[in-house]
Amino acid sequence: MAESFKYQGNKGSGGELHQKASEKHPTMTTAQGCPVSDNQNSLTAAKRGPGLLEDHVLREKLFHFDHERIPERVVHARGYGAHGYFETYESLSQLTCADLFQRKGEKTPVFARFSTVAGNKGSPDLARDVRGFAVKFYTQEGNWDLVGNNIPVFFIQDAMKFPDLIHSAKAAPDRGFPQAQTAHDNFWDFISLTPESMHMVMWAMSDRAIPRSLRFMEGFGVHTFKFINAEGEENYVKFHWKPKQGMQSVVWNEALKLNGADPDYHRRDMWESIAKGDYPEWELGVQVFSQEFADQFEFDVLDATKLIPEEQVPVQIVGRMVLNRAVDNFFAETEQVAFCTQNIVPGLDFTSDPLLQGRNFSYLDTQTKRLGGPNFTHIPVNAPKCPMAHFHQDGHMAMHNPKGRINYEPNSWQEHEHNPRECPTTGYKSASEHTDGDKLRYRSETFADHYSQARQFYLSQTAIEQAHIHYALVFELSKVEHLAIRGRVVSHLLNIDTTLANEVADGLRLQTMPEPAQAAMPTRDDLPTSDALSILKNTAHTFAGRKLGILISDGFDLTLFKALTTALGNEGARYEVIAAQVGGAKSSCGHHHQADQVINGGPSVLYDAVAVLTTKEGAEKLADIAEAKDFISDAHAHMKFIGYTEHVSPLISAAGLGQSKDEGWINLGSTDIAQFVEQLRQLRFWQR
Ligand code: HDD
Repeated sequence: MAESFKYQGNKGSGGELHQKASEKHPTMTTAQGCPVSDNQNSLTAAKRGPGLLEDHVLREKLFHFDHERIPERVVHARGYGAHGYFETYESLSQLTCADLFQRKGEKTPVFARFSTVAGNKGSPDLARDVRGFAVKFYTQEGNWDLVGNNIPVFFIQDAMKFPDLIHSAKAAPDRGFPQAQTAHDNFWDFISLTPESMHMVMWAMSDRAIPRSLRFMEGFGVHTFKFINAEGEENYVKFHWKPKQGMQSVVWNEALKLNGADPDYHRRDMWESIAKGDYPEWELGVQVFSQEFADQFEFDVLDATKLIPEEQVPVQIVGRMVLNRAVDNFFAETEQVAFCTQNIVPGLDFTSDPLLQGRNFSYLDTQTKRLGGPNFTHIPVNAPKCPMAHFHQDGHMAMHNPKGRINYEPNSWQEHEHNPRECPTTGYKSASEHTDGDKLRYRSETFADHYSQARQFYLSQTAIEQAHIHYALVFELSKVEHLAIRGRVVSHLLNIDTTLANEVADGLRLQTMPEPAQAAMPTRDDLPTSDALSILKNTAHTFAGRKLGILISDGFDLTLFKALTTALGNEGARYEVIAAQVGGAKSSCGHHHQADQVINGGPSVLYDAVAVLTTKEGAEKLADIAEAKDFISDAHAHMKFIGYTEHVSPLISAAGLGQSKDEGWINLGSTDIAQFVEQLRQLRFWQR
């Protein structure tokens, strides 16, 4: 019941519910600690007179509010973070002396942030976009930031091109749109003039760019890094995150509708999973290889547009990350977390990948701008959890200034407290590398093959996934107004695969097929396909962590409902109840059951599969509601499994699906419920 609000004269608003300071409520103060007597009315000269400049309470309140925003990230502005730990499975001391990998079972605290790249902070979660996958490990020898993506390669080879790439991808500067999408002329113009991007384009147009949940995607460190062990022996290493929940994506039409139904779909899913104790989990894998392997590998391991197929260098699983704690405060943690690729620890090193070298400047620079000065490491989410001792001092917002007179080195002071010294034996040492040559701006010839791995990726997909790549390219290019750009993109696709190019050209109704783009190197035809590159070839075969939407109406079969929800619980899956009214419905036994969503707030796109439990009368009433018809027709169109009973027929007919039932429709009246849940493990009925 809404409280009635009475006029309170000079007391301001708030009504009777509003209480003043008491034993229960501490006294409100200003930021300077001065107790506040009235938080409703500003100080004025006379009852209806002008405001007074001396009103320090009002001025401080407005001043602080005016300064609440900090610059959003220039890329990856939209993100969601959580705390957790990384657990080392076995000691990796033979490969690296990195402290976090030394002891089996050791848990290192982590903070992970997932993001989209192009959209601003308020953009929808289901944009077709690369997802950021950044993890800060608070190790005992300093913070290590593994700042990766959910795609193992990148659009460009040299950091010099990053501002151009991002300018082209973001909203055009004159019109300020489109938001959070690459479906526009500028992006495809840049891409069509940047053949090195073609491998990444294949990934970005695949289902990887529309993940069902942040929990169901892989992560990659992208670059080649180095492992160094205590003896100084070096190996190359690439990092992989494998989701324990398996991989899963949505279909494009679902993504479009999800963005309307719940723009926060991914962050809500992460929040809910942690709140329910269904902690998101990934295993960390490493591909370790020697200089000899690098020398004979088909591509340059310093080229971030290339990957090393898992079939060639297997991924060795070395630990797991569990995210088990949501942030206390979104701004303090998720917004202020400052990832820097140059945050590295002894036992790891960079390589000369020119993209990585540029990143190592850019991240520190961007954090200084975003967080207002050099002391962002004083912010708790960025502060190392190991001891720190250095002579940095002062600057904006310095929180921890050392005591005593010693603030330089070398010094002859004998005090030990805050008088740190370098340590040649345990301190960070860079890997050895011999370099010799002229100073120059040059793209190595070893980076010149732009199409072979794009082809390998495309051919490694299932037919369904290939079709999704065709649709995605046709969709994106259909938003490109300049026909020359469409043609130029297709000219590159011809260098990847003719079927791909033909499908896209047909989809666009291109009048003339262009000549293949001039290639610096011919496309190799001999690379074997790699199953690891496909999502569908690696389906998890579980419904755990997924959600069933159960549409009910008055008189729904409570026994069936209970059997269904128990079976889902046994599977580790969740469900939500949807009804014509959020107040819910009465079951066959007369019990009232609250709904989680009203039908126009709980469309089937929110769920991995659906079930409809109604009586015949209930189904007839639902048949008059457009959103109820959409509920099942969308589920059908998105190839979801649909559980139903014979009573639901009026709704099915009204949705025009009377003749469309296939094996993905399961009659719950005549099927064992456990079997239904078993079928859900396929996640989608792709045959449809
Ligand atoms: Fe970047 C943010 C990942 C290339 C410059 N990047 C940022 C984030 C991720 C990545 C996950 C968000 C971190 C967070 O959650 O706060 N970026 C990548 C990957 C790349 C890559 C995997 C290629 C392999 N980035 C890249 C280049 C440059 C940058 C080549 C510049 C030369 N990236 C930035 C940045 C950002 C950033 C401007 C914006 C906000 C931030 O750093 O903290 O510095």
